[in-house]
Amino acid sequence: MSEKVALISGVTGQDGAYLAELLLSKGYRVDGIKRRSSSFNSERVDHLYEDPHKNDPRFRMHYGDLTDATNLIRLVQEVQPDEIYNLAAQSHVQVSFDTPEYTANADAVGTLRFLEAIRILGLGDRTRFYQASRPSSTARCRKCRSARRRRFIRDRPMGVAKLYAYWITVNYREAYGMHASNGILFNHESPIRGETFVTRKITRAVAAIEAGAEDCLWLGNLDAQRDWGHARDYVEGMWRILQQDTPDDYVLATGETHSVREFVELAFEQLGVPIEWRGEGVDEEGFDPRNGRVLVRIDTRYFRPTEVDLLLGDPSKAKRVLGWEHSTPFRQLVAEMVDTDMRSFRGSNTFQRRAIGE
Ligand code: NAP
Ligand code: F7E
Repeated sequence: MSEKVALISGVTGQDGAYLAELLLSKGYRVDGIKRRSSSFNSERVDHLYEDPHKNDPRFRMHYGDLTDATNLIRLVQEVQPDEIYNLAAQSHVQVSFDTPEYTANADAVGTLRFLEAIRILGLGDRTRFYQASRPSSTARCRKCRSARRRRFIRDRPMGVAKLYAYWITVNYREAYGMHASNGILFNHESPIRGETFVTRKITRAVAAIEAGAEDCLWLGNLDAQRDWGHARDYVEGMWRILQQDTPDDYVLATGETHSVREFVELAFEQLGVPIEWRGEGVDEEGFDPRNGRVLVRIDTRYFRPTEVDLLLGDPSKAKRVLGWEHSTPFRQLVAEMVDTDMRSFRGSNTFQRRAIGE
């Protein structure tokens, strides 16, 4: 059987990097789409890089952008992929409040552009499509009053854009018979998670505090609860979704939830530092009871205009149909992230402070 070809958008992101690694290990040829940037943005996949002068490299990267339809059509035509994984997105919730139009263009219309590329090029029978969707209807929103509004949560511009992406994927499946599936993935993290998501912000801050480079970690809502898994486990689920004979939508989640507060406590525990809490609301602080040192404070800048208090997924269908289950316990995920950040902090005296404040 000839080697399968996968095209991954967002290959320079957390999931793109893990997925590229997985598919290469399964014998695929992987073509990734990266954005042009004035500084290098391929750090997460540099270890997969192959000299383009080499004959027939198995991992290649192409410049592209989800906001450029002509570029996507050309790339799909050139690559003739068996599988497309659309992972590219403006994926940060807070940033989507600042750049709502761009977020809609990339996250919502970007998905449509890919589906249209498959349709226009007549690849509907050959190319399978995976859309990186996110949880929405199972979440609760503090400001949404009625149960009806709660069901159709409009928690953030990114959530709305991703809902469009979800439904247009379903629509192309039903209207044109495409093998197009959604993976509805609950939060998944790793040592290469973007530095402005809360888990990585915490683990980087813990490493910086340990080295004496920072005094305190500033956070927003400590009581938000998330269903956090490991990205390495989740990319296996994405691949399994596209191996099914029939396209469908699946939830990938751990089925357990933890608060930001618990994440903080566990992260400091890796240094042997206990955290206790005192005060309320914006005056709450986390301190080390052995010496009274305050290590965690609240900054209202990190509160969201609308917040999703609780995310908890039900992965039973993925288990039943795909045979997929997450395999990294929460405690192990936190330990791995703290450990990696501590090692990279020690190995570099230019550890960047910039993201700790996001
Ligand atoms: P990530 O680390 O932020 O990666 C996003 C990727 O998309 C990066 O490679 C980024 O390029 C690229 N990108 C952004 N805008 C683009 C554009 N206009 N054109 C082309 N590429 C663009 O996100 P992730 O955690 O890997 O998540 C992957 C996907 O899963 C995203 O769609 C995300 O919304 C979705 N998702 C993630 C989670 C999660 O918990 N991680 C949960 C549910 C759904 P640069 O590297 O140049 O920035
Ligand atoms: O926030 C709270 C914050 O930014 C988690 C994306 O991958 O998962 C991600 O979205 C929680 C929220 O992720 C800070 O208010 C407290 O309740 O890590 P996050 P997210 O918003 O859940 C979903 C499934 C996606 O699809 C998205 O692409 O933590 N929180 N203090 C904070 N969050 C941040 N970022 N920074 C804080 O200081």
